[in-house]
Amino acid sequence: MYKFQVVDIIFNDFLLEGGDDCEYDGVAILDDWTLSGIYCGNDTPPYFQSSGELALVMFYSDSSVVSPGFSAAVNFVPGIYKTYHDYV
Ligand SMILES: [Ca+2]
Repeated sequence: MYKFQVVDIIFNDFLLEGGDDCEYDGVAILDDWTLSGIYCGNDTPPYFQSSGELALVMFYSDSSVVSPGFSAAVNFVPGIYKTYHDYV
């Protein structure tokens, strides 16, 4: 049995420049190396918990229109127990 931790993210205040495809400013969340979602405007990302030990939060912005931004609480919590065979 192997115990690991997962990444738990709760977004609080969230207000970025909007765009139909978040083409100006945005936050991209990756679960492991897989894109989970891209958010901008007042589209606050939902509660996120990674499926494994890696999560990436990327913020990007362009050179015009500035909005307040966002804050988030990040915690590392125990993941479920798995056997060695789940990893091979
Ligand atoms: Ca901008």
